[in-house]
Amino acid sequence: MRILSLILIILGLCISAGTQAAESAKKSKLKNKSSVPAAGAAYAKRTDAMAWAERVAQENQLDPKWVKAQVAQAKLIPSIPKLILPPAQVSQKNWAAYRARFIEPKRIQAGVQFWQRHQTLLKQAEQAYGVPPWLIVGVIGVETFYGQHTGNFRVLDALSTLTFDFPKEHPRAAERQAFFSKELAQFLMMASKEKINPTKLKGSYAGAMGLPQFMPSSWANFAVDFDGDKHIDLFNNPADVIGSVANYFKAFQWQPGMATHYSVNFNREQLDMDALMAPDILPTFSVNSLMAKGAVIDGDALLHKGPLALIELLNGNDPASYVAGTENFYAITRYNWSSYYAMAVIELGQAVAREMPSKP
Ligand SMILES: [Ca+2]
Repeated sequence: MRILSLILIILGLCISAGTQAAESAKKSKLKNKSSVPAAGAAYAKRTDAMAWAERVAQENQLDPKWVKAQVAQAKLIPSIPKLILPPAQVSQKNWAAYRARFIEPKRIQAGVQFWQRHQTLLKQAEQAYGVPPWLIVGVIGVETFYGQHTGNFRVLDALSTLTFDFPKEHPRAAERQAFFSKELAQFLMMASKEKINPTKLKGSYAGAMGLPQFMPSSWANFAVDFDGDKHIDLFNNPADVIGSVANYFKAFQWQPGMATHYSVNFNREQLDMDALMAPDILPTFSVNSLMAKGAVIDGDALLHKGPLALIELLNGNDPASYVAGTENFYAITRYNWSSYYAMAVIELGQAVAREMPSKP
């Protein structure tokens, strides 16, 4: 993977690389509003914003006049500082409820249409990057319902608000503000390179863009021009969207042919749940060490060569669900750092695959 350490540092500061689906409860409320979010005062009169523009232009060899002119058009969006704060009340995680939101007939049907429409591109991406169509279809479906929900915020406003008015009461305000400052700079570099007017691009309240909801740094590092037209367009160009998602997973070590997870039961007499849960989602246990701690797997899982993790998915007040996650399960969590997200992507992608008229 390219520039692994830098990316991991950047990603570590963000909720996710390309998405804010972990906060989709908050986002979905916004998605339901078709109107453009209200914007407040412009940053043209803010000396800190203009100083930022001057510095970022110099650091990145951009025209200071152009950068200042763009930042001057950015507006504070008053709702965004509230959206970025952790929720006051942490609701209990519920995989069954999360699953029901994404694995449902309309989204599956839209996935079938997307797959049929882009079958050739999906095959080409699999050949180029080793990433299967179902995974790309699952990600784009969970992220944006195949382009139906790509966000209504002007990215310039969203990232400027999070750079210049990040809420100080956030528990990690300094590092998160620094993260969004870098994202705003990356966004302006992308717009400059692609000769796009930055005010024209819309995305999530955190600045995630296009069908795959790439943050600007993910765009800079992982997006590809898959149709060779010399531009990268994750808003309107399906080839670039599909190629870029595939390239992202290749970069995060997706292994062709490896399962994402296996079903798991427990041998209560041997069970050492603390030890099994200690590494969280990081694949750590060999088949034998997993079994020795009381996790029971069978069939193909017994032949698995790499490390496994015990993945716990809470179901509110009902019993939790468990699977044995492989390194490929972990790879999916690099797109959005959530096992619930990864499982929704897998189940949606595979539900779509089952519904395809000619089985892929
Ligand atoms: Ca292109």
